[in-house]
Amino acid sequence: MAYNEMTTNPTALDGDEALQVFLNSGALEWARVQAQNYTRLMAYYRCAMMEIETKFNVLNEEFSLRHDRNPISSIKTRLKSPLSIKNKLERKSLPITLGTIENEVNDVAGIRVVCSFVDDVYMLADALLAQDDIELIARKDYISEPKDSGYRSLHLIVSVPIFLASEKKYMKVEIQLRTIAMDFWASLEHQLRYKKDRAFTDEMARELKTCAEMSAELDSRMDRLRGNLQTE
Ligand code: 0O2
Repeated sequence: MAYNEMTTNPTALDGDEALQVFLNSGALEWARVQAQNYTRLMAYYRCAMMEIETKFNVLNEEFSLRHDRNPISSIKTRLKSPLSIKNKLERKSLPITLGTIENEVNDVAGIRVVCSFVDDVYMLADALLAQDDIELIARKDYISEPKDSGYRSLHLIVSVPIFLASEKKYMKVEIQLRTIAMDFWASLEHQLRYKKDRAFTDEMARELKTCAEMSAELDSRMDRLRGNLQTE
């Protein structure tokens, strides 16, 4: 509203009055409570990621004792940003509430497990899912059926309990399991696809898909080499 309009409108409030109305309306208190609840929910997701990360570290440790090698090369965790959560809910035409975040966004908590070999991906997924406190919600195998982009990974959405002072709460975590070659491809593809200064062309997409096929071939050859070493 222009300054002139405000001064000539008898019902308009000046800045101090508007602030008083806002402070007395309870809006500030409402926003404070919402922010606190959001922060608490994110803390629960962080706890769930820690639970899953520990489970993979235990599996890695146990496997290395039995077989003298580590099936896990690295583990990364990430909490989805508030903006990404908002964008995802808007894409699904859902309201932005704590309820919709918990019920409709499966990848608020994400953990990426990078493995040495393709067999390790499936072995670790099976070992995790065999644990009696883990419930499988969804499984997408983009290794046996890669995405059109060439993307390969095994995705699991699981529910894991976290033990709070006075309650047990089940939280969802998205787990992406992939090999070093799959991770290398996905990281570079992501960088190229979302580069701000250059358009992502069909030609680049085709070239990346060829690279994905080469990385799949590399994984197969590495698996065969490991198989040969085991039988020697
Ligand atoms: P970020 O920050 O990487 O996590 P749903 O989540 O089930 O509602 P959606 O979004 O289709 O449905 O899930 P999908 O495709 O199974 O998995 C999405 C995630 O997989 C992405 O997360 C990426 O991490 C990864 N991903 C999927 N396709 C590709 C791809 O073509 N290239 C690369 N590099 N990664 C891919 P986000 O949501 O992008 O965010």
